[in-house]
Amino acid sequence: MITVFGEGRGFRVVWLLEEMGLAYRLRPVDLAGVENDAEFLAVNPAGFIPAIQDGDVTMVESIAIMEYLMTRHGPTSLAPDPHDPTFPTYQQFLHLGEAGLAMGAYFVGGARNFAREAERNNWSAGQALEMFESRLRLVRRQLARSPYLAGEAFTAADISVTYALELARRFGGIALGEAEQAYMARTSARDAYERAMETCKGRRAWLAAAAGQ
Ligand SMILES: N[C@@H](CCC(=O)N[C@@H](CS)C(=O)NCC(=O)O)C(=O)O
Repeated sequence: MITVFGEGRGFRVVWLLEEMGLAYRLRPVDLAGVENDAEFLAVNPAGFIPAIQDGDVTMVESIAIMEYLMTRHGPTSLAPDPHDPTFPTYQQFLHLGEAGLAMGAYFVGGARNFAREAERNNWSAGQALEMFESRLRLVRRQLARSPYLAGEAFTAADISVTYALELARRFGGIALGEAEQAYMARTSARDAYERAMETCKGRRAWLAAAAGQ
C-alpha cells in the first residue's frame, strides 16, 4: 500500500493515483506543527510535503514521485511512450508545472498572504510573479494548439500544470485568462479529480474558503 504524506502538492500525487487506480492512503501532515511530527520527520527530515512511502521506497518531490509511480506501477496512458511525438512536449510541461509555474505562484502567494506590508512587493516577490507570468505564455500558446498540454490526450503534465494554475489563482491571487480557465474546467471535471478532492479534505476546505473570499 502506498502512503502519501501531506496534501498541498501531494494533491498531484493523489490525483495521479486515482487516475491509475492504485491503492493508497493519505497521511495528513500539519505543516504548522511539523517540528512535533516525529513520524513524518523520520520520513522527510526537511519537513516539506509531499512525501511517499511505497514498500521500502521513500521519496519527495511531487513531479519525481509522479514519474516514479508511472514507471514502477505503469504502463499508463498518463505518460506517452518516449518515442511518441508528444513525449518531449509532455515532459516539458510536466516539469514546467512545478519548476516554472508552481514555484513562482507559491512565492507570490506567500508574499501576498504572509509577508509584512513593507515586504509584499519586494524584489523577490516581483521576480516570482514575472517568472510565473512569463512561463504562463508557454501554456497559453500550447492551449491555442490543443485541448491538453501534450496534445489531444490528458496526461500527467495536465495534473502538474492544473495544480499550479489553481495555486496561482487561489493562493497567489493571479488572474487567469479564459483559455486557462476553460482548460482547468476540463481537467478538473474528471472523475479521478473528484475522487482525489474527496480524499484531500484540507484542500477541499481551503478551496471552499478561497472561493468564498
Ligand atoms: N518542489 C517541491 C515543493 C514542495 C513544497 O514546497 N511543498 C510545500 C507545500 S505544497 C511545503 O511543504 N512548504 C513548507 C516548506 O517548504 O517547508 C514539490 O514539488 O514537491
